[in-house]
Order: sequence, then structure tokens, then C-alpha cells
Amino acid sequence: MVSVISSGSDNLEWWRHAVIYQIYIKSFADSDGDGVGDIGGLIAHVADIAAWGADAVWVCPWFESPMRDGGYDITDHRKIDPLFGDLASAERFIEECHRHGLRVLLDFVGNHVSRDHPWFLEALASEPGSDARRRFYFAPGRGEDEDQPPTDWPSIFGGSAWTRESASGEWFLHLFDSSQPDLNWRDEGVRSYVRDTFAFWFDRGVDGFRLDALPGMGKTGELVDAHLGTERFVPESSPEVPFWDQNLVHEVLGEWRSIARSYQPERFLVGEVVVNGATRERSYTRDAELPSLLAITLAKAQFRAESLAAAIRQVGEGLSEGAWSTWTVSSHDERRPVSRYAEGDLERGRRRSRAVHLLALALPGSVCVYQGDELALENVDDIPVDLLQDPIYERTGDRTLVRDGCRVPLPWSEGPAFGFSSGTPWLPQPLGWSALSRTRQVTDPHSTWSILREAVRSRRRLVPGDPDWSLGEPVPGVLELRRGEDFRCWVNCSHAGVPVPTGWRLLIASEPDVGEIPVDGAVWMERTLAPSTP
Ligand code: TEU
Repeated sequence: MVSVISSGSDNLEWWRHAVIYQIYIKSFADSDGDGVGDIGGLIAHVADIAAWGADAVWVCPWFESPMRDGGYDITDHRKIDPLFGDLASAERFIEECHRHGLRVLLDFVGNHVSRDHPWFLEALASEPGSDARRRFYFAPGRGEDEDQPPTDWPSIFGGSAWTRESASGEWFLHLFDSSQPDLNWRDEGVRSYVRDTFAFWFDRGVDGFRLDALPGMGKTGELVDAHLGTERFVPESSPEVPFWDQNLVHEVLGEWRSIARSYQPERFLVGEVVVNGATRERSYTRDAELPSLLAITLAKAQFRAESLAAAIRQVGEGLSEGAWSTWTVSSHDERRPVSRYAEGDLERGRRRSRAVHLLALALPGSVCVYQGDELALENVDDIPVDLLQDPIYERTGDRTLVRDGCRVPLPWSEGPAFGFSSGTPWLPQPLGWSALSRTRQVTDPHSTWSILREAVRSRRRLVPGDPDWSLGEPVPGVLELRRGEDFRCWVNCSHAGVPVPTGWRLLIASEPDVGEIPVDGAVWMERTLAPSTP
């Protein structure tokens, strides 16, 4: 068994201030030349992640999978996919992380399994109404020939959430791709297997889980139409539906939290909870449930003072007392922030992305930084269609929804495949990434890597540890984050440079050599003069 970092009290609730580096393993680093990242590649770069200043890593699914949704379609939650390594290499990676002071979060996908999972194969081979089918949602279709789906529910990846299987003619439910049948969380066998799976990984030293697509696990089970009238289910803007964000998920989370709490120190659980509005979000962080949620709303905000402020406020309102946010500017599901903020100018996008990362790093709670954002990579929007792998493309034909563009393998150095692999990367890398490679940025004190590293490493020293914060707009278009009396972060979303206010000095800036706070820049400031008393 691998030991956890420390059970000292200063390490308790480390998620109040951690910087979590999110690893999309397929695109991180390839050690065996097959063009796909793997655990060997992770192990080779643990020291680099630690050197940048992260406190923890979150590894996207590395479990056995046919990879129809990049590993979010699992056939065995306790096996490592051979593409990535094996259990022994996973244990070595966990050990290596701990040796470097990094905690390890894995990604747990509870809403669904792969259609190749033994449970689903058993269900297909079993009669309608059988126990094997009750682990999933099977139902007869509508219409005389039962050739219409049981309900009108759309999938998050587009098209109907139901697919008919040929053996019995019944339909099965999949809120994502048809390769990902939804599990029935009323089934005690499903629940106990997953409880044991958490223990399996916690006993191997894993420090916590990022919990995938949680609200999907909450279904009423009633097969009634939702009347959404959309081709795709978009949870953040949807009215209440019977298949998302219903009470069942809270029962399950209560069980999971008690397992996490039965370990010393407590294991961390952070939820991916995309629901409509803060009130619904808040229900996931009640005392017996999650200690933290991923703040995906921030990753959807635009580079405008009011948009960033609204997102931050919503995240804050979506947390129960005692819970901490895990801020995210981006993820493997979102367009790269550089491209989101660019408005036609990638250099502008890079400046803005650095600024928003500085803002996130000044907020109370943890911050998740998605691999490649520390290098200011842009989204790759010109991947040839025949190389696209995201099932969303197959289901919608809509290139703007495709997520491959933020999953392109990392540029480590300036050699072939930018040091990612000795083979051909599974997705092509843009030629311009030579200038953005890690080796180039490490030696340049003004690179995104260096600026964010300074912020990551200094934030515990420079940013007050108390949870209080407030937002303001001291100058039109400038977002101010206040932490205590003496700390401010300003993000300049206006169209003109702004002078550093009197009585404040710069701690960290997103742009080098600033006499002022430039357009698209952000700074951390500390008070130099006592505030005047009224
Ligand atoms: O995502 C869940 C989810 O609902 C969204 O993030 C969704 O992928 C996105 O909005 C589509 O535009 C999680 C994982 O993060 C994602 O990679 C998986 O594909 C998905 O679950 C299914 O497991």
C-alpha cells in the first residue's frame, strides 16, 4: 500500500487552497512511441509538474476502455487500459507523485459504463425484466412496432438519448454517446461495487476523485416526456427534467462521502455538477455530501468584467456553508481559453487567458489548471475531419462542439512531435507550437509558464487565506477582487491602460514591465498605506 503524504493537521482540507493540475493522459506525454500519452510519460514528468508548483494532479480516466469517448467509457474501473500501462505503473506514478509532494485525484465516471462492460454484455444477453437489465435503463419503444424511443429525451452529445438494441428490440438509455449506457443507481449491486472500487483506489494511496457528470446519476426513473424541443440536452439552461439532477444522486453522494471520511486523512471528492443555477448547485455541497464543486461556470464566462463577476458570484452562491470551490478556467471539454477570449487575435487571447488565470489563483478555494493552459496553447480548430475522435462530432456533425481541439498533445520541446512522442501524435500539433514549447517557456521569465508559476508558487504567501471575498468595478471595465483589507486583484477588461491606484504596490502582474495595468492584463496588489478612516 502506498502511503499518503502526511496526516498532519496542516494538511487537513488541503483542497481549501490547492492548485490542481489536470492531466488528459492521452495528450500529456508518450513514453512508448505509439503516439498516445501514457503512464510512463506521466512518471517521466512528475518532477516538472511539481517544479511548476502544483499541489495535486487530476488524471482523466486511465481505466480499461474501448476509448469511444476518450476513456469516459469504462469496461473495468480497477484495471488500467493497456494503452496507458498497468496497475503496477499506476502505483508507481502515485508513489512518485507523493514523493514530490503532489496529491493524486482520479476521475470517477458513475453515470455510465462502456457498452463493452461485462454488465452491459450480460444485460444484452438477458431477458427483458431480468436483474442484469435492471442495472441499466431498458424499456420498450413506443408506436405499434415499438420503433420510437420510449421518451423524447435528448442526449448531451446530441440526438436521442435512447438506442434500440437488436436482440430483444428494447431501447437503452444513454445521456451521452450510445457507447455509454447509463447505470441504474437504484440497483444495490451497482452501488456496492462502486463503494468497493473507491476503497480499491483509496487503499492504493489515491487522495481523491473528481466525480464525472454527477447530476445524471439522479433520475426519477419515470419514463415521461421532457418536452425540451432541443436536439441536444444542455443542462445549464434546461428546465427541470426527470433524468437529471434528481434526489437519487444525493443518496449516492452521501454514501461516497462517508467512505471518503472513513480514511485518514479524509479523501477529497470534487464534483462535476452542471445544473441550471446556484440553488441546484448548492444541494451538492451540503454537509454530508461534497466538500467542493468544479466551478465550470467560470470556464463559460467571457472576458468582460460583468461576465467574469457574474460567473464568480454564481459559483459562490452555489456553495453551501463550509464548502470550497475548485475554480476552473478550462478543461478537456471546453475550447481553450486563449481561443475563447481571442476575438480574432490569439496574442490577445493569450494575454486574457493569463489574466483570468491570475484572477482564479487569487480566489479562495482550489484552482484547477488544465494541461497546456500554463503554456497558453490555443484551441486547434483545423484538425482534419477524418482525425476527429469526439463522439459529439459523429452525433451532431457540428464542428463547433467538437472537443478534440483542446486535447491536442502537449509541446514539450522543439524536436519532432515537440518531444511529446517518438512516433506520430494521435492528433496533429500546430507548427507554431515550437515557440510555445515548455522548454522555451521555462527559460523565459516573461512566458505564460513563468508568470503563472510565480503566481502558483506565491499564492499561499501573497493571498490571504480567509474565505471572504467581494467583487467590484472601481474603474469601468476593471474587475476588482477584494480579499481582506490589504489584497486586491484587478483584471483590466476595459479598452485603456489603468494606473496602479495610490497606496498599492504590485505583487504579481500578468504582463511584464508594467507601469500601469494594461488592457487585457491582471495584477495582484498589496496595500502600502493604511486605509484612511472616515
Ligand atoms: O462531461 C460531462 C458534461 O456534461 C459536459 O462537460 C459535456 O461533456 C460538455 O458539456 C459537452 O459539450 C464529462 C466529461 O468531462 C466528458 O469528457 C465526458 O465526455 C462526459 O462526462 C461523459 O462521461
